[in-house]
Parts: sequence; C-alpha cells; structure tokens
Amino acid sequence: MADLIRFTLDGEEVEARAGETIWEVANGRGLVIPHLCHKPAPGYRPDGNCRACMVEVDGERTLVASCIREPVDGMVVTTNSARATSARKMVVEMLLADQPEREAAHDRSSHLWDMAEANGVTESRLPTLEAERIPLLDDSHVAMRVNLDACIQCGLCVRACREVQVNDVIGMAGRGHDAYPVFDFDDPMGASTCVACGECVQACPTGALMPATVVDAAQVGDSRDYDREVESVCPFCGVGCQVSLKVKDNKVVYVEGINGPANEGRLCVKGRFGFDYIHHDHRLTKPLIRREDAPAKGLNVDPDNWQEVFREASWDEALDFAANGLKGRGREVAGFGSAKCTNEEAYLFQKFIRQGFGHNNVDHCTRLCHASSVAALLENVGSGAVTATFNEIENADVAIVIGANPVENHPVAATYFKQFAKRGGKLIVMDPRGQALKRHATHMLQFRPGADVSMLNAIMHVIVEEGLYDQQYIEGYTENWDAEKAHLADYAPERMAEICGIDAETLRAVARDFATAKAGMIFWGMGVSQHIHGTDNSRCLISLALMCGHVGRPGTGLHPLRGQNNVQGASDAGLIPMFLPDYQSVMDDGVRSAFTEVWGSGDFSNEKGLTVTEIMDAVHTGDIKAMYVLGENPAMSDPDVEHARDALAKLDHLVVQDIFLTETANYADVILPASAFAEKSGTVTNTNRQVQMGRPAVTPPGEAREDWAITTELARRCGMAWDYKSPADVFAEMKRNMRSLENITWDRLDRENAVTYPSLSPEDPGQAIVFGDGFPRPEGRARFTPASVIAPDDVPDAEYPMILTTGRQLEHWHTGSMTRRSAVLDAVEPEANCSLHPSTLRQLGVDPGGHVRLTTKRGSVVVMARADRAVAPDMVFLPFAYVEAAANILTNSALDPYGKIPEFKFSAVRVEKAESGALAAE
Ligand SMILES: Nc1nc2c(c(=O)[nH]1)N[C@H]1C(S)=C(S)[C@@H](COP(=O)(O)OP(=O)(O)OC[C@H]3O[C@@H](n4cnc5c(=O)[nH]c(N)nc54)[C@H](O)[C@@H]3O)O[C@H]1N2
Ligand SMILES: Nc1nc2c(c(=O)[nH]1)N[C@H]1C(S)=C(S)[C@@H](COP(=O)(O)OP(=O)(O)OC[C@H]3O[C@@H](n4cnc5c(=O)[nH]c(N)nc54)[C@H](O)[C@@H]3O)O[C@H]1N2
Ligand SMILES: [Mo]
Repeated sequence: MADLIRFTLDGEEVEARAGETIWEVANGRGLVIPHLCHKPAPGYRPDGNCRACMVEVDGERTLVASCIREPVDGMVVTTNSARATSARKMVVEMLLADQPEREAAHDRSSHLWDMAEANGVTESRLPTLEAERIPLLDDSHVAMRVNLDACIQCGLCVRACREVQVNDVIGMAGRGHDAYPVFDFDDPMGASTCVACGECVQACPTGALMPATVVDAAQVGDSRDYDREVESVCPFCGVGCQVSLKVKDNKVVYVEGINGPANEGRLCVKGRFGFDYIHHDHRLTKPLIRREDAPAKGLNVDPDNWQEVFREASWDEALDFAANGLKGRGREVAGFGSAKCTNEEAYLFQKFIRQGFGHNNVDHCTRLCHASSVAALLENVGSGAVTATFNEIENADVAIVIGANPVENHPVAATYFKQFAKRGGKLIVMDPRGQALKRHATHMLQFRPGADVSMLNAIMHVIVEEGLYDQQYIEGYTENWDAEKAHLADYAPERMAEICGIDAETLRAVARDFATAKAGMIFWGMGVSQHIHGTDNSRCLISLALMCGHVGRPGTGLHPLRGQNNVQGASDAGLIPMFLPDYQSVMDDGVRSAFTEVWGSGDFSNEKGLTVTEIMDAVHTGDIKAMYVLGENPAMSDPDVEHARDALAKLDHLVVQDIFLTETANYADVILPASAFAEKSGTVTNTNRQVQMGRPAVTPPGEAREDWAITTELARRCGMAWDYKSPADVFAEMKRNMRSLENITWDRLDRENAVTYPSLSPEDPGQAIVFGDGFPRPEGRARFTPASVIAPDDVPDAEYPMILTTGRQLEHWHTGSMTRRSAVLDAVEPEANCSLHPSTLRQLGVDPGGHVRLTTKRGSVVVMARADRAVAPDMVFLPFAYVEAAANILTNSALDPYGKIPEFKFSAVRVEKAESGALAAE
C-alpha cells in the first residue's frame, strides 16, 4: 500500500497505516505503553492529556504523548529510554499522591493501579492534597458511585458520555488541578439527566466512577474480585450487545460491555444494571401443579404467596401431568413459543407442535411486533430480515427513523444514530411524539398518529413529480413501478398535509433530502407496524427506499429494528404458523417432507396455523382447549387483555414454562421452572442478522432447568423419540434445513462469538449488507406495492374524544416480569404512569403526579399522570409494563389483514381526573 508510513520503534523498522498513532502501532506489536486517559476501544478518540504514555522522538526537545501522535516517515521513536520511563513514572507518582492508599482505594484493581505497577510505582513521594480540597463522594445514584477523590481529570468519562453514547450529561468544571467532572449543572448524579448507561463507569481508569455493586459501604472495592468472567449476550433487546458477566459465588456481581459487532463495548442501563432479576427471590425453583381446591382461575396469585393455588411437585410428576393434558389432543392444542429463549429452543418448540400434534398452531410475540413489516418485506423484497445492519448508518448521508424510539428501546443502536447526526448526517425523525431523537434531527415530523401512509405517499409523490427517483435502479432491480407511479399521482403533499398534519413544504424538503442523498437508510419500529394498516405502512417505506435506489450499497438499507433479543432468530427458526424454519411455507409439500425426513416422522397439516390473537379467539369458540406457553406473558401483552385472560381461564389445560410466576402463570394448570438466559447455553440472532453465542454464567436456582431440556422431556412424554444431549445437537439439526446457517457452526460461534448471516465461507464474518445484486424474488426484482390511506379502527368520538397510544420506557421490559424485579430499574421507574401534554392536564384539573382515569370501549385503568410536552394535546401515552394499570385492558384487538398484528398504537379514549381514592378501590 502506498500510504504506509515507515519509522523506527525501539530500534526496529516498523510500518504504520495513515492515521495510526505511535501507541496503536506499538500495541499492535504486543507492546503496551502505559496509558491512562487513553482507552483503546472503538469510539474513543485519543486526547493526549495525562502524559502517562510519553515516549522519546529523536530530534524533538520534549517527550511526546504516544496515544495521540502519528508517526511520520523516518521518525525514530524510543519507548524505553531512561528519560521516557522516568517521566512516565513521575506522572503516575504525581497522580497517586492525590489518591487514597491502594488498600483503602475505591477500586484497588483499577487500571490506574495496574499502570502504577507497570511503571514500578507503589506509592508516591509527593505531598497529598489538603483534605478540604478533596471533593465529596456522591452516592445519589442507585446504580453508580462517584468518588471524586480518585479522579485524575483524564476526561474519559466526558468522552464516554458526550462522544461515545452522545448523552451530553457529563462535563468538566473548574480548571487545571481543580478540574472535576460534573453532571449537568453540577447536580448530584442521581438528580441529573443521566440515563445510567454506565459508559463512564466502564471508561473510568481509577475507580472515581464505579458500579455500586462493586464498592462496599466503606467505599472500598475491588473490580477484580470475581471468580470468573463469562462472555455472553444481553437478554433484553434486539440490538444484541455482547457482555462480560463477572461472577462471584454463583452470582453476577457486575457486567461490562465487550466488543461485539453490534455494540462495540457499549451497553445501556438494562444491559449493565438490569441483570439481577435472575437472582430475585420470586424465581420459580420447583415445578408447581394447580391444587384441586384452588380458587377459580383468575389473576389472583401473589408470587409471594402462591401456596393457596399451587403445590410443589417433582419434575416427573409435573412433566407427566403436563404431557397428559396435551397428548392426543391434536388440533385442540396450541403453543406460544418465546423470543426470549434461544434459537435451539425456538426450533424445538415449533417442532414439538408440528411433529407432536400434526398442525401449525404455533406462534410467538413477533405477531404483536413486526409481523406486518415482515409480511411487507417478504412480499416485496423476498426476505423478512434487515437488508443492512444498523451500524451501516456510519456510511449513510441521510437516515429516516419512523415510529421507533431507539433512545429508549434500542439505546445502543441510538448511540450510532446520534453520532451520525453529530458528524453531519441528516437525521429525519417521523413520530407523533416528540421523542428523544428530536434533539438530533434535521427534520422532526411530528405528524398525526395513524397517518403514515398519507405522509409517506406525499413524500413519494414529490420524488416522482420532481423526477428525483433513480430510474436506472428502478429499471434494473424492481417491478410494478408504473402502477406505483400512477397511484402516487393522487397524493400531492398539499392534499395530504390535512391528513398527516405536516405542511407541504416540509414534506417536499424531506423528499428532496432523502432522494438526492448518495446513501440513505430507513429504520422503523412499532409506530409503523402496530396498526390495522401496518403492512401498508411498511410497503410505503420499502417503495421509498427502492425508488431512490437506497438498498444494497454501503450506507443504504431497510432496517425494521427488531425488538426481543431473539425475535429474529425465533422467526428464522420457524416459530410462525405459516412458516417452517427459514420462512419455508408449510403449504409446500416438498418443504414439509424435507423436515419430516430429518425428524423421522409423518406428515403434518399443509394449512397455515392460527396466529397469537386467533388462538385466543379459538379458545373462546372452544376449538382450542389446551396450550403450552413458553416465555411469553399474553395475560399482559395481548391486546384487549381481558379477552385473552378469559381465554386462558377457559382452557382445560395450560402449561406455562417461565422463570417467574407471571400473570399468565396465574392461569396455569402446571408451571415448569425454567432457567434464565444467563443460566443456559444457546445461540440468539439480533436485529442485524448476527447469530451470537450465549453462555451460562451461573447455575439455575433450585430445580429450574434449561428450556430446551424441558421441551425435550415433554416431547418424549408426548410420544416423540427425541434424543438431544445439548443445544449443539439441536443446532446441528437446524442447519440441515436452514440455508441461512450455511458456514455457521456451533464450534465457530463458540470461537468467534458472532457470525452474521449470510456468511459466504467458513472465514467470512458475514454480509452486513445484502441484495446489492438483486432480490430473492422472481427475476431478482423487488416489487412496488401501492398503499392507500385507511383510517384507524377505533376513532375518537364524543364519548371517547382523545387518542391512546401505548409503548415502552427505557427502564422497563414489556410486561415488567424481569425489570420490575431488577433493583436498579425498579428504583428508577417504580410506579405505573402515563404522559399527557401539560395543557391537557391543566384542562383536566390534574397536577403532574396526580391520577387520571383512562377509559376505552374495552375497559378502564387509573394511573399516575406526568406532564410531557412531547405528547400531542389530544393524546395520552401509556407504557404497558404495569399490571396495576395494564395498558392492554384498554387496547383494541382489530387486526391488520396481512400481518395479523393488532392496533396497539391507536384507540379512542376518555381521560378524566381520577376520583380520590380510586386507586385504592381498583
Ligand atoms: N426499554 C425497552 N426496550 C425495548 C422493549 C421494552 O419493552 N423496553 N421492547 C423491545 C421490543 S419487543 C420492541 S418491538 C421494540 C419496540 O421499539 P419501538 O418501535 O421504539 O417501540 P414503541 O415505544 O412501542 O413505539 C415507537 C414509537 O412509535 C410512535 N408512534 C405511535 N403511533 C405512531 C404512528 O401512528 N405512526 C408512527 N410512525 N409512529 C407512531 C411512538 O410515539 C413511539 O415513539 O423495543 C424493544 N426494546
Ligand atoms: N399495549 C401494547 N402491548 C404490546 C405492545 C405494545 O407496544 N403496546 N408490544 C407488543 C410487542 S412488540 C411484543 S414483542 C410483545 C411482548 O410480549 P411478551 O413476549 O409476552 O412479553 P415479555 O414480558 O417480554 O414476556 C417474556 C416472558 O419470558 C419470560 N422469560 C424471560 N427469560 C426467559 C427464559 O430464558 N426462559 C423462559 N422460559 N422464560 C423467560 C419472562 O419472565 C416473561 O414472562 O408485547 C406486545 N404487546
Ligand atoms: Mo416486540
């Protein structure tokens, strides 16, 4: 390569690439130059402020900071000269002078002490700071401790907060020796706008910022005091951050992000501080069977006091009981599998229903999630997965984020989006709510809920009208353009402005920005998918990308941000009523026989099975009488949940396999205690199509067992000759009929932690971008499917004049089963809440923090109300994590006809000031 730089390092001729620093070249050769303010991790820019990495350069009067200095041709660098080593030693000695003694240090294993050792320094000969100048300790945050007496002003926490996570909470106050990090305007950390991602804690080299779990009451701690470190994957969202779990005495003591392909070391509050749900004393530790004298099935079991309803049973008894209630019932059985479990577990679950009961009544939470997006993608692109990883935004010029709130729901992906905007990328945010990305957006389109098709069609109308589309791409790679073009003629922005609430000029500006960019991406979420016209919404996004040629190149692509840690994998593994693994149709005889051959079993139904909501309806009609629910909580997550709860109560036989006694388990006849993610091995697939290895860090509590092992035992007792010894056996079987797993083996994943599919060879880490040379559709062409405007199902009227929208908050996971049992997350967000515009609250006569009653055609809840200007005055936003004010009592179960997804994002609602004492009476 032409631009290699040749220089001398400690007497040896070496080469550097353009932009590489002396420190990096040395490090690449195995020589670690001491360093403190420098963090050799993705996203951290060198700062050269601590002088701990000084080296000597021939011909230069002063020593240079190797972390920031780039070599030039012919430069002679000496790292180990007497002058350099004594200077580095002096730097460390000066820093140690102000530190607590090592034995009394907040973190006696901090990087600073390692570096002191590396420099041969054990104590300082220099005077210590006068005590009154040592700033106070700050223990105001539940998850982190600030010990400013250990701060060396290296600024890593500022870079972590501002540049890596782009949260802008930490800054430096004071000058010189008196400089210290502050939160917002020098607020206590716990009272600041800190979102507790903990990036600063992970970056801090001295123990000035630490996880609270590592420091004891006397503020003394040791971050290396653990028995082992286990590399695995975060169990929460579809980003799939790789983590290192630090384990002591069979407990996870703290968590750090490691360099996975999606997260590059970063984590959010749940991944870093939300792990302790696995140690909660509500964990199920023994199989439970409903007592003969139990009260009628209902939402009446307290996890602290379950003995009135259930009795403990041996595994043998419970498995026999579970199997006997399912066996031989054929079509009366249905199963909900789990996107919280592994690929192997998802595969076994769908096989259990298909092989064991001869039909396809098996589904999972994808139905409530991106089912409509997947329907549109399969229809028009030929594949349901993302066409590019979210990290590709690094190569984009423009990006649309629509109906997704990644700052709270995919927080680590959001760090890349914010960095993109910071370096000048045009970020276009489309959301009825003024969500957190607004601050970083070039255009914020706060449009009317449910009006996506009108807005997107108007934008596409402009692209056609102004001739901004990519004719060559359209001709080369698509079909049905003429129909789309003709259809769009009716959607002039001037007309659509009335429906979507965004003025024509803004729609035109957005159209121009997106269409004329070199590389554009589209990210979307539940605001797009959870509508009766969710599939149409996605069709519009696909058409928009196609007409601009924004697919298949670096910095382009379609990316529905997948939700659960393994919803991509569970769908790939066939946990869907229409599809076997890899989206192969159950209606295709050849496909079914390929599977039955591997399974060594007879044929099963060639009809699509029932979906999540259809299964609940079929219970009411008496067609389904028994269910096996694995790692899902439909008694909280289904729309119009009273209908779902009544269905669960009506079942003859309900088997629930979970880690907690959930609301759904309340209705169970038998409960099988499973192991949590950190207690089992298996692979998971994230939103980026990255298949990653999950490893057990601790053993399950009591008699709890791994999910795959429980399903296998149950299958045997239902008459299937299953003989898996480990998840690796299951993975090997999956590969036989899943082309997506070509070149990906269990051993490879165990070695490499992650491989992206498709992977083209055993060495290929996988393709971040797909469809550069055509689509998996007839003639390799993607399709334009025109979409027309359809109103939401349950529109406001005089009785229910406002709009209810439901969704999520940063700290809580769905139905709260895990996060309300995590000490940190529950402490930060302990109470059921909704958000309304301050003017609406004023009109209702409710103070922020007071209570409101929300009523829809389905039911009513009372909940604390927050004032939030981001919410439109005629709307109320309600998260669905709280059983005491369950959002789904209110939601509408009307379905999108293609994806069969319910309209979680739109209901007509009446909001009233709650009568005093209403909460207690509920
Ligand atoms: N903290 C946390 N993170 C999570 C989860 C969690 O429970 N908690 N769940 C995970 C799962 S499974 C999923 S699927 C993802 C979901 O992640 P998101 O898709 O971000 O989920 P939501 O918060 O439900 O909705 C996203 C946005 O849609 C907007 N919206 C509402 N109505 C409309 C509309 O009509 N049109 C448009 N365009 N937008 C609208 C809302 O204002 C909201 O900002 O999050 C995952 N991550
Ligand atoms: N109103 C409203 N409702 C919604 C949505 C919305 O936006 N608004 N969003 C919908 C969406 S996108 C989704 S994805 C669904 C999610 O709906 P669900 O999947 O029903 O919700 P979770 O709370 O994630 O349920 C996961 C369950 O798995 C258990 N679990 C965790 N780990 C393990 C494990 O390793 N093994 C076993 N066996 N169990 C485990 C947990 O304790 C929990 O009970 O909710 C949907 N419902
Ligand atoms: Mo989801």
